[in-house]
Amino acid sequence: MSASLEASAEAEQALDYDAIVIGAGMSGMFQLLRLREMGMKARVFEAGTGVGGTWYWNRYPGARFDSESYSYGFSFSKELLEEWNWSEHFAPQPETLRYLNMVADKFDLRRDIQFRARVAAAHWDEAARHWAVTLEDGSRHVSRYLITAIGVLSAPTLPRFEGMDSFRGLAFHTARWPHEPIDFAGKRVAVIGTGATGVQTIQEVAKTAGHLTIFQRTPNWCAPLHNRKITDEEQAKIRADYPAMFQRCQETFSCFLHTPDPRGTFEVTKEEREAFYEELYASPGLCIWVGNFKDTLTDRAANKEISDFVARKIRQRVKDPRVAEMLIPTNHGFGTRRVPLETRYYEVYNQPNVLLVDSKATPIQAITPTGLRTTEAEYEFDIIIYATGFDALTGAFDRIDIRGEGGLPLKQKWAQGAQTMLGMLVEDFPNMFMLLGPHTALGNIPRSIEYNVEWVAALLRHMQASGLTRAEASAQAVAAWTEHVKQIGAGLLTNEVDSWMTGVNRNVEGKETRIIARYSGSAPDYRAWCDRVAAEGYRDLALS
Ligand code: NA7
Repeated sequence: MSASLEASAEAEQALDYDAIVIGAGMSGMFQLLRLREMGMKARVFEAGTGVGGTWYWNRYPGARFDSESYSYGFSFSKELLEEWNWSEHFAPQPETLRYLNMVADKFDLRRDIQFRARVAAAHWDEAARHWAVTLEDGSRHVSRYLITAIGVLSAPTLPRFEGMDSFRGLAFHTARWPHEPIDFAGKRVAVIGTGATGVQTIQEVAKTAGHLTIFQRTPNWCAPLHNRKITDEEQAKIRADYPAMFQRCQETFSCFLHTPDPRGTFEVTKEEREAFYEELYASPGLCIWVGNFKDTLTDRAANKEISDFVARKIRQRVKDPRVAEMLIPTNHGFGTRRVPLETRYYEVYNQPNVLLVDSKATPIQAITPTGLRTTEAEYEFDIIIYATGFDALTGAFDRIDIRGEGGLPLKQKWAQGAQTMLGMLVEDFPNMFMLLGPHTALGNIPRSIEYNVEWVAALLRHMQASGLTRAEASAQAVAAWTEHVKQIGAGLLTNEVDSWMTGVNRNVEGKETRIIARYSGSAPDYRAWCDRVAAEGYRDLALS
């Protein structure tokens, strides 16, 4: 045996697994199943105590889908679709978590998932062609492939106020909510943050809290969710329509059931426009955001029309004109940040036990043992809820010490912004595949997850069949995709506003400046690019 063959045989023996998957949310679960089907020995490491990812962690009151439930579930198994009934058009978090647990049971996934296992580091060893993964408990596990299934919005961030630890009441970040129910009755509650999460939390907590104070730094444009129960008749129709519905999700811009209206805002009369906006405002789900006139997010005048319309709605719904004005965004137009969907959110501000505080005008200075202090006043609370969001897109990667060839840290590689091929591969990080990496198509996320899992599985099958064990994106392919992401992001009004979608999070050092942080093209265009790479025999990758 030659020295190099001996070395590779030794390395082979040293492998604990063919593939390590980080995370047991929807992407990790489905990837595990596909790896198993191709005969691979796979292990999933999951920090939580159960499956579900986003739906495991985000247990805050009022958490629910903004995508239609049936368009969100897995589509890969006909049997699964036959077995499961969603109870509401936009299911609440406990139901989604039950669903994902049922999926784990059905496919016997847990035997390959290690819970309470947070990955601290993953280092590539070029000589041995493997990834060495170290958990926080110090244990080390070696695999040929590393698949990150760590989500897009999974690294929660807290503000950096003075005295954060001094508070004597209960305090939670919404994405680290306790597993036991919290009773708000008679309690003085604060909610900090009014993004999609804050809005869902506020409208739920307001139902029972003794007194609720909301600290809003930037108002968002919210629109009605229009949720309701699914009737038996609808259930039967949904089931019969599954193939057509999933086909539609493949064809729409961002895999939702809704897609932009092909008309421009000013191609119709003022009356027609107003009627269309009314129709959208009365429609369920994200229709008003992703099903609006095609130029809503590119043409300033068009954007102003819909913004003015929604502002009128807010003024109609909020009784106190001063409070209504506080709730109307002035620094960005409708839809240029994520549109939180709501159920009687604006009416919360008509309750006598609810106070809205403008924390841009009077910033929070410190958390105190009994509450918090702003530049203007002291407040006392029993419970503080931080709905302050996530270090999005790259944050979950930054929290793991990932090193590629020559010990290069991924964080360093991405210091000027992420560089990826299709959001799935990174040059110098061979055999690492990202299921929801920055620059992948987002939108109705499970649809993207299913596509990316299948794409990675097909690549691995191709490698298996050809006796290949190393895959790396070429510098050229990474440059081409990263440049494409930048180009299609230019001119979008969404990229002119601070938000997680533009990589801004002032609670994280180094994330103060807006960048083109995510792919903003269509999902079909994304898939076409990925399909082409596969059809051309993966020549954009160095395979060996
Ligand atoms: P978001 O959308 O990032 O919202 C976070 C909110 O918290 C937002 O209102 C922030 O105000 C506010 N925030 C954050 N830090 C502070 C400090 N230090 N002081 C005051 N207010 C603060 O996160 P979500 O969890 O609501 O939603 C994330 C996504 O998850 C959502 O888009 C869905 O797709 C699912 P700001 O706007 O920065 O002024």
